[in-house]
Amino acid sequence: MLIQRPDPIRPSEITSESVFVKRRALLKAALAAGLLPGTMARAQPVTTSTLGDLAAANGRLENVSPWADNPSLATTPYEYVTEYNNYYEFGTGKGDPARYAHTLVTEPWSVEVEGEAENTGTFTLEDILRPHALEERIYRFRCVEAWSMVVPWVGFPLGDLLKRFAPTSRAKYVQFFTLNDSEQMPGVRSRVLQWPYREGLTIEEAMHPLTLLTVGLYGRVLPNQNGAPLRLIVPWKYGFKSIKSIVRIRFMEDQPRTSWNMAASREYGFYSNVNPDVPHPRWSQASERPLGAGLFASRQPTLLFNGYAEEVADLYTGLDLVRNF
Ligand SMILES: Nc1nc2c(c(=O)[nH]1)N[C@H]1C(S)=C(S)[C@@H](COP(=O)(O)O)O[C@H]1N2
Ligand SMILES: [Mo]
Repeated sequence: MLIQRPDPIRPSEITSESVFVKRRALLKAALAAGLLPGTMARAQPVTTSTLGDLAAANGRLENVSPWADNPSLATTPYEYVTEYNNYYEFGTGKGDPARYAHTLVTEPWSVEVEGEAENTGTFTLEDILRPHALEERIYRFRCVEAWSMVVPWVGFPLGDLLKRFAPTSRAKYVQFFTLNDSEQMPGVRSRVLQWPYREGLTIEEAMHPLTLLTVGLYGRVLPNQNGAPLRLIVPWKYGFKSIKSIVRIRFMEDQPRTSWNMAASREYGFYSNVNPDVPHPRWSQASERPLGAGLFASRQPTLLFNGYAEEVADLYTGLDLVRNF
């Protein structure tokens, strides 16, 4: 197989304010080039896992970093990304997932695909990942609770996977489910949400090239608390749309139910696009607190579609974003 040598990755490129930076890099070279801060020594290196074998087999890591035009952005420290989490299956505290998610068994893993598609059935994680080259993408990420992060995710476009299942013309939506196992997930004994955790996208959103199915962050395999082994990232939507530890994908004709909407429909709509002009019923969404910037750092203004308006606004032409929140 042809293995391409990458350009060295310079920190100046990572913090670049350019809207769209694109480059290719070998995963190993990315690691060697110092992309990863030293504080990540504790993290599992990609190369020791099945995932690492797949990345090696793929031979390359494509590096695509879409940025909104904001020079103050910098990647959030790894500790914040992996120790301040929302993953209610492991508790509702921000520290609970990092503390308790070690009980999640991520190998072996399989995903059931059902509904409006030609190729349905059960697929192993390997089936899912094998044909796809992994990319690194640095995305803004914003929780509905008004904190935000900038994270280098490792994954590939969800649409590339969904096409392999050949959705039918009736597939207008895609629904996703997280594992629901009280043995592994102490939080599902609580009734704070209805389990399994579920989320949904329109088929156009799911097929959008920015929508990423991720297996890693900061060049490492996803820690359990961040949704190992397979986790969705939809960077222009509030964080709860980015469902973790996916075990089921369902193509649907009708709009799917989603856990947060089922819990509080006035507060969490189906779309949940980041929008500074549409307040949550209990708080403003006009600004956000960048995680890891320090307690006294000033909040920053929230951007429409989390800064990805240029890429995704087309998906919503003619849609009233206040009614369809
Ligand atoms: N299965 C599952 N997925 C989930 C959640 C959850 O509780 N369970 N929380 C969501 C919310 S509210 C946010 S903000 C993000 C947090 O992702 P992070 O912990 O990787 O930052 O995960 C989302 N995905
Ligand atoms: Mo969130």
